[in-house]
Amino acid sequence: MADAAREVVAAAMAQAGAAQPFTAYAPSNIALAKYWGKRDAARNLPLNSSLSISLNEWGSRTTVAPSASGADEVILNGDVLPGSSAFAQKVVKFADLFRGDRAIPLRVETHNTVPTAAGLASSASGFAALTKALCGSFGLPLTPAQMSMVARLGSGSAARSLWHGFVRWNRGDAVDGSDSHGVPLNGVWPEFRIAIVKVDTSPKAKSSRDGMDHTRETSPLFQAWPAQAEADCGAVERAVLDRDFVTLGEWTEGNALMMHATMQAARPSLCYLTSRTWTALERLWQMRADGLQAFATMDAGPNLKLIFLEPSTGDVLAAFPEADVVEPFAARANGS
Ligand code: 2P0
Repeated sequence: MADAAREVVAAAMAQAGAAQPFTAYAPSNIALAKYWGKRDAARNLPLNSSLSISLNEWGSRTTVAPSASGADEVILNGDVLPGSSAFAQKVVKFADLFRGDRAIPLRVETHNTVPTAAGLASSASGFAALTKALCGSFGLPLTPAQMSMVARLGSGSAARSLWHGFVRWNRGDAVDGSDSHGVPLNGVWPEFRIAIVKVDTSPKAKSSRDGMDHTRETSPLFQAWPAQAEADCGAVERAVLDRDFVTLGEWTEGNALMMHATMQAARPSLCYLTSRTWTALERLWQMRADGLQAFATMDAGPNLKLIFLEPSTGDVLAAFPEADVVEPFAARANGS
């Protein structure tokens, strides 16, 4: 059965030159309307559209170059990884999408610029940066939308990391996945802020991929998710376009809590949120009752991401002194 992303890469690689050293950057992203559940695992197609905000200079910088040793080399944050490492295997498998059965040994070096202490997964920025670097190295003339489709094969959330700012990943309808890719929302919102509130450092028990499959297969609440998630994504998009922050926050928080409710109802239950998450949420809700305009979202882990506007920065940091604040629309250094 056809896969549009694989076909785009294969057609471009048929015209490609030899690999050249090429470096690319992609930001990490936080979904305000979540992706949770696949309609097609082989093409990594989602059941619902999602919408994210990119984290500016928090992301991945990846260099692809011919390997001098004649074997694939994968380097992460300065460490040469053994071929047995899960990260190295994912990188090699993804590069094989491009190489097919041709022997083109590559050196792939990635630096994550997300502070380790922030506890954010880097697969979204990692696969987006790797896609851009592979396309650049082989000189492939893919559009950003096509690169988003290809990055999606590595990790769904990577489809949104091809751009800065707000990005919508349309679920699409085509069986071959040709209309399931990111689309950037026009415009900037300079006052928009995200705080990463780390409440727990223990490693997560279940990957997102396993977690979403388990939820879809066993949670009686999941049947309500795809339609509501699609509606949430539309409402979040309208609120972003209208610069209506309170509406945006209410839909964002509601969407995240519903996603976690579907997981809690899975059998056996899947709870990424811990008692510390709930304590932090209660603190946030008390502050909101007292007038603070800040809202929370949580992914496949216990940590909170708060969204708010610049004038609330002092109040957010007073309540959550451990938070790291990201300015998604601040000026970037060259190359980001
Ligand atoms: C999101 N998450 O929209 C959702 C919310 C986690 C919770 O996308 O299986 O690593 O590789 O497509 O993208 C994390 O899942 O999953 C994710 P795969 P991915 O950000």
